[in-house]
Amino acid sequence: MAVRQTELRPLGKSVGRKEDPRFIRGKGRYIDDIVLPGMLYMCLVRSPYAHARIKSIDTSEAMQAPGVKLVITGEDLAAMNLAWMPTMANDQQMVLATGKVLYQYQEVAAVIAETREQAVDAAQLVYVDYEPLPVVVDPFKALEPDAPILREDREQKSNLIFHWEAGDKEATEELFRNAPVVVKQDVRFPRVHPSPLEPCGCIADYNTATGKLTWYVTSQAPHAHRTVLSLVSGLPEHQIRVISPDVGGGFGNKVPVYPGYVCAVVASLKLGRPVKWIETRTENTTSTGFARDYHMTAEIAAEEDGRVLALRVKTIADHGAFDAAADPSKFPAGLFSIVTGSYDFKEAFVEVDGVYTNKAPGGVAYRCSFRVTEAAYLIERVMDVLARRVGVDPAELRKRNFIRKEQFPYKSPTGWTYDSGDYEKTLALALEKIGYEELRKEQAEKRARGELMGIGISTFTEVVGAGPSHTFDIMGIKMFDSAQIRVHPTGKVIARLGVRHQGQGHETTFAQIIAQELGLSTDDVIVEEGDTDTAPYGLGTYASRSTPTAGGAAALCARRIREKAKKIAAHLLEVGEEDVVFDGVAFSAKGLASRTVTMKDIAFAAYTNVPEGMEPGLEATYYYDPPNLTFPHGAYIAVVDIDKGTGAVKVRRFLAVDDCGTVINPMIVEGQVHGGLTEGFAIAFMQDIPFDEDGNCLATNWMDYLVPTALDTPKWETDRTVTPSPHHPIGAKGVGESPNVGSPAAFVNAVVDALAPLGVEHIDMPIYPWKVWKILREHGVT
Ligand code: MCN
Repeated sequence: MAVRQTELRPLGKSVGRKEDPRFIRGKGRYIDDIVLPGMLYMCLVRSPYAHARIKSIDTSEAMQAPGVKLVITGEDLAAMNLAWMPTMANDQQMVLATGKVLYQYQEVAAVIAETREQAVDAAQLVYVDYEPLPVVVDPFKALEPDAPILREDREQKSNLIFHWEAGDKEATEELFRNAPVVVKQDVRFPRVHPSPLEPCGCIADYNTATGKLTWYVTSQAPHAHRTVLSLVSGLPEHQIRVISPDVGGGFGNKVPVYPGYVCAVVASLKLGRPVKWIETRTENTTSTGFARDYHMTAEIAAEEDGRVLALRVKTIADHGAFDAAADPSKFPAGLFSIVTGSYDFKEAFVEVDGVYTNKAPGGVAYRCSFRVTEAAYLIERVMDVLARRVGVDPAELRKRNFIRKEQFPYKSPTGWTYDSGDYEKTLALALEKIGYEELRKEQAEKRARGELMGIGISTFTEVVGAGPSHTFDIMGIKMFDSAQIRVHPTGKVIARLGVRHQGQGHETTFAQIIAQELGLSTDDVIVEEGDTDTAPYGLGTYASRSTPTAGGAAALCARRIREKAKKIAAHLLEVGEEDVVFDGVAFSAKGLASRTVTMKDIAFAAYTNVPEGMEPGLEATYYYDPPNLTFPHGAYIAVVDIDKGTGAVKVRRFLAVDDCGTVINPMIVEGQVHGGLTEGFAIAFMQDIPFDEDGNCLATNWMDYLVPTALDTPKWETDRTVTPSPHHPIGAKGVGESPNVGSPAAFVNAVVDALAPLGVEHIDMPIYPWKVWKILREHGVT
């Protein structure tokens, strides 16, 4: 149950969400709610072909259509030196296609008109003459020597984008050579899409009198977007104001800069009027931010009792036509090298080949996990393969191989330093709570009756926080984050942070941190994010980084204010500063509990009665560069029953025990877990974006690409352990991604466990009923 916002010492309490009243009452303000005087509308013309040469583009009829003000093509942008824009990776993306198109639905022209309808109608009148070219959709075929070279603009004459390695190859090989047991499994993580309810969109509003561009945009990272826009357009950064209003879900989809954004800005600069562009669902599904699409092969070398020795992983990563992966600069495969997971491998060697294909740009960090999801799924799946091979229960195998709590800080063989964890405790709680032994007995009885019941475990380790800046940057921008707190004379606080929430509840949780540090209630604190003219520079909300970075900044910024408050308190109490104590609610004179002043008294004094020589006012800014990432973990258990007649999988129970360190708001954390589990369920059972051999995208909207509702998912059961991060100011670790990272393996492991008596060792996601049905029929089950 939620507690009231007026409570003092709110940290760790389920304070009701401050943002909910406006959402529930329809008072949220999303991009499409914003209507500016004189606003024009933009529609993009997109390619029907996945690979084709553009012989000509005729815009003359569209230009004559009612209401049309402008039609932009790639040639126009080239003349302005804007034909290409940088992506989040070490690549460039065509803003509007010139020469040839590289994927179906690629942006070819932009039509701007007085109304949305006029823009849509006129877009049909842009005639593009295409000459189809051979299409490559299979990343393995893209690497064959005779494959057509897709990116003629690149010096490198192959479709290989990068080859990336982590770990010690020789040492790993050595352990494999002598290992008593070696298991190997091919595993595919399908191409999926973040699917926010609100698609992407923006309004570019260039003021010809002031030279200032106000850019309203669905953005998870407004400051980074401002910098990119400045670099792309040449507009000075202080003449750009990026406002990210309420964002209807991001899940990683709103991290990149998309071609439509650039076109809207160009149109506004040219026409001197505001230009709105809002995607359709199909545009969002087909051309923005695909994720995953990893073809992985993992091998584990182990002892006969299942103790692991070494891990070897080889991956082909399908990035589509442009490498738009939102992966940190130094990590072309993101954080994939966390693939050794929760286990004490002696050595590991990981290779990833990034490949171009004729598909929309991919690699965006869905639920922003920077490839941790792929890694966690792989290791948790292959640990089950090993368990079966050595004949050890999967829970027991995990216990045998866990990094023990006394090993932290733990240096992984691929170079990560895990900050903290207690994997045994978390798994023990999960096993007890789900009644593991009873479930195994029930399963044995059911198996004896020929029924198919499965139990799947996933004991994943996450790595979240993108910072510290010495390790992470995106396009050279160092990854830290910020908070600015201003205490008004009446003791009310406005705090602005560099991150930008899209539903995560920051207005509540960051108010809790600040209120806790200052002796206030969350009612006293307003948190604002998303406006680059008011908030301090930050890198945005993804990678579950807000709590590890901006959360740290908020706590330390509040402590900076408290230091000054203490001086003012000493002045008011007429004692030395060293004699002032703060008990979380008030400042008092040591030994004289009756003489107290509150933050409200101090705030008033800060503007009216400061000690001599002290600067008046009570505000501070803090840029927090964390010393390390944070490493949350969890133990998830799924229980499934399979219908032999239809192949349908029913998830009967799902328990998620998470450890994200100190919890700021248990209710919000639980909400995050429910959301992420729902996404994990969808990935495991419902979602894939397939392409036919001509490169036609076969999942173009939510009729083909399924998004689950509460009717599809099981009742989520949750619990937690708390292992505080040793370096975070309040011991918190991120949690947003964990359920999405940890759950797919639990689902799949449960299904494979149910099918194990038939000799099934693996089944690729999504586990559609027909796939299971086919397996059952192949094994003579009727
Ligand atoms: N929290 C907490 N205690 C902790 C950790 C977190 O109370 N120990 C709270 C935080 O303060 C915050 C929320 O839980 O209110 C999530 O925090 P965090 O894990 O730091 O993640 P971020 O705020 O950085 O959110 C990013 C993460 C990611 S990567 C995606 S993508 C995502 C997600 O969270 N997209 C979301 N959750 C989403 N939830 C909604 N509703 N919509 C999205 O687009």
